[in-house]
Amino acid sequence: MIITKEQFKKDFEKKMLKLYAQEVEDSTVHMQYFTLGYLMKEYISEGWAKTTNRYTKYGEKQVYYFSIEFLLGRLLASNLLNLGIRNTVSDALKDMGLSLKEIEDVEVDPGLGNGGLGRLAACFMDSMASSGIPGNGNGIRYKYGLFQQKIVDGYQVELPENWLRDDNVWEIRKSDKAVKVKFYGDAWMKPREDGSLEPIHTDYQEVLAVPYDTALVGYENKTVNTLRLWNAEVPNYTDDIQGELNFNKVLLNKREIESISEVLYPDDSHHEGRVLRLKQEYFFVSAGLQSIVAQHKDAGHPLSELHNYVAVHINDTHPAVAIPELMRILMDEEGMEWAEAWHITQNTMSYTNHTIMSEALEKWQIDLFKELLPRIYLIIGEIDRRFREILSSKFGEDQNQIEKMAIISGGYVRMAHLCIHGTHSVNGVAKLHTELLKSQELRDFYMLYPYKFNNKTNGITHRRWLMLANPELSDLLDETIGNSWRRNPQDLKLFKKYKRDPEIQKKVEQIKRNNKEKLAAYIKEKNGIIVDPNSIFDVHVKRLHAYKRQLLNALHILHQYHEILENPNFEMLPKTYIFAAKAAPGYYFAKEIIKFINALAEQINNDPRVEDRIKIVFLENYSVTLAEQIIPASEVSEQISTTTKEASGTSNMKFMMNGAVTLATLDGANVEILEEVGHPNIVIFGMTEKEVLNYYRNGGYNSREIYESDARVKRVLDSLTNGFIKGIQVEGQDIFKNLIDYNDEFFVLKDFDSYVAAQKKMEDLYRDRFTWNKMSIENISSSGVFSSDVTVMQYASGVWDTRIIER
Ligand code: Z16
Repeated sequence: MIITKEQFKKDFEKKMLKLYAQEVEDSTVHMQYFTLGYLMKEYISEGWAKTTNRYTKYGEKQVYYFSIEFLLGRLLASNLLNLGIRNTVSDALKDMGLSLKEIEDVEVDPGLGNGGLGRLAACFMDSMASSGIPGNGNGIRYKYGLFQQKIVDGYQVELPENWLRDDNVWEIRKSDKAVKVKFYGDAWMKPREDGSLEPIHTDYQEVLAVPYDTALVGYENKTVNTLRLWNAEVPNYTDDIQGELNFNKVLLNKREIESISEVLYPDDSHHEGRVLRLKQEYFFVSAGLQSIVAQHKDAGHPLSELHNYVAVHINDTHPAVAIPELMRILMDEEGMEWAEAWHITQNTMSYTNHTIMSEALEKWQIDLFKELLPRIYLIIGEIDRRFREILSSKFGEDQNQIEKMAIISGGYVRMAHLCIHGTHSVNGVAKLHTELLKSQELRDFYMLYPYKFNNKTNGITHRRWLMLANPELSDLLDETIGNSWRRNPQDLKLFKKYKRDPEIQKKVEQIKRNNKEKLAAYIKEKNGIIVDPNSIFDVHVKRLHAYKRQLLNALHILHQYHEILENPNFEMLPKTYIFAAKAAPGYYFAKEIIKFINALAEQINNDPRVEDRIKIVFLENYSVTLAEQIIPASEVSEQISTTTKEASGTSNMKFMMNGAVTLATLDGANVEILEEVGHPNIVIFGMTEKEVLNYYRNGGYNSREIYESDARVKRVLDSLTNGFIKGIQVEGQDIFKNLIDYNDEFFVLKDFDSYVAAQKKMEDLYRDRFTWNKMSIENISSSGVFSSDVTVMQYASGVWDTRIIER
């Protein structure tokens, strides 16, 4: 979009007057935010309508990304950037005596996701729009996002995240596009005169699904896609007699109905089989598919060709009921036969798996499922029956093998099995993860459907994570290699030739230094801790989970503390260890680790004998907005999950793109980061995939042996339980028990020795400024392949079969 400063100023003043009956001079920053936000929405609208019409007019194949989470982050800066007017607007506001940065800070961060999975969906939305892929998001408009985290006396406390308290300037309520979703009741097949069967569903409860659309602005390409989030409401029954009888009943159920889109489940990678969660899943899936099919018919396309116009992507198994729901719509509402409906469904749907952790796999109790979704359950029953026939023809009488792979078995509906059978594409999110799916977790399915399996390594949008989060580095890149990387992130590799250039090295170092100073100021303000910007910023930010091993990091810090106390002249480069992480509210052990880290911080930060060689900072309420401040200021990127457990990881890519050096196990996408940068530019430690798998399969690991034979480990663990660290009587015991009595499921102690060595190696590399700056530049230059622009193009050509339209 092209606009002059003068025009913008006029628009802004006029908008302020219209909204608030007030002059800009007398306005608050709050009013300035809403004025700018609503003005932006107007700027976006024209391109939005045009894009939508263009897709319809040319019958372009559309992708619908179904996801129960979209962790967008703030939108003002990103929309200004993608519209190409951020500098103009910033300058114009400055002329008026206003600060764009202050205005941007008014926006709430919509936290409609837990972590990696939801943020991936958001990166994909940005990349699809920016690559001209006709891509839509479909999800839930939660009234409350992921809880706000406060740290009180070292413990996590959760507060509700009421992100809709103020207006949301970005959304448009589309009441005319509302649809009804049916729950409960009775469903059966009634024989017709001619012997065929008619599906009947009676006595159901109806929920009104009202869409709220948000524009997804492409980067300077005139594309504006749509994110559609559904709100659950009580239907209006005035024109429905049967409904009128139910009106009071429905009103009585108001609370129950509205609770469907009330709150995001705060668990990442843990399945909790609550009926409300299944309601949420069916709610947004059914609403989304109904509106897709209606739009397809409106456009005059034949239903038999739905899969040529529509691709539905199932992000993890949460939207898996999309498979039977599309079958229901095609058969019950459109009168299609099973075989054709199944053909269309399989060819429309594709599925991404995000974890191999068994506790995350969704399986629903049959009774609960049948009661809530009786018609859908019948359809899944038929899908399962036919699938079992296929299995029988393969495995004959091997009943065990059939039960192992069936969709309904052992009293449960297994959503992953439904997804693999009901789609044409199944992908993992990093090479190692996909290989593990094929060789371990989903081996039987890979044998049956080898052609369905493929890898799509995750990515991150370089617009938010480099251009917006690190403007100084972005400017330096423009000055050295030109600005083509902004459109083609793989051009970042042009920066490699400066890796030994002393002047550029110095600039890269200075930019990091500036970002560190800003973060230090934030830390001082929030935590009251003074950290030295000359110290190494070693950062571990992600969800708190045992497999991600924040505990390994903390135990190493405790080890360094002991070294200092034992030898007051202990030589080490001063280090600032920064943590940020939310724990699922019911995940007791994860919360104990938060308390442990905070107790460690309290003690070490205030022990004069440490002489400021170590500072520990736990920043509360990790979010997209906080990540944007932390990552550009980071030097060491902690990616230390138990090998095989982290499907991909995506913060690893964000850190790399901002010049941090990765300290990693060979897990998830770390493997591919190593492939890109080579061994000199990353520090790898820990067990290999084979060692881990061997222990899990054959046993033989004994953590107590390590405790008894490694004096450092003994010293560290004993100090958890003997009162040496203050304030963790209970937590210290529990952590000890977890590691020793319960044999350390995630091999923290097994990897302790190599982690200590890796940390030492990092420090030595950091001492040599030339080497370090060179590593940093190598990492930045190699990060382009991890742009989600690259990832979505691979989905577009390999999975969705969509064209790229840029006009
Ligand atoms: C999630 O964020 C992930 C997996 C999962 O089963 C559920 C949730 Cl909420 C994460 C993976 O842990 C992470 O490795 C991966 O990078 C991310 O999904 C995106 O694929």
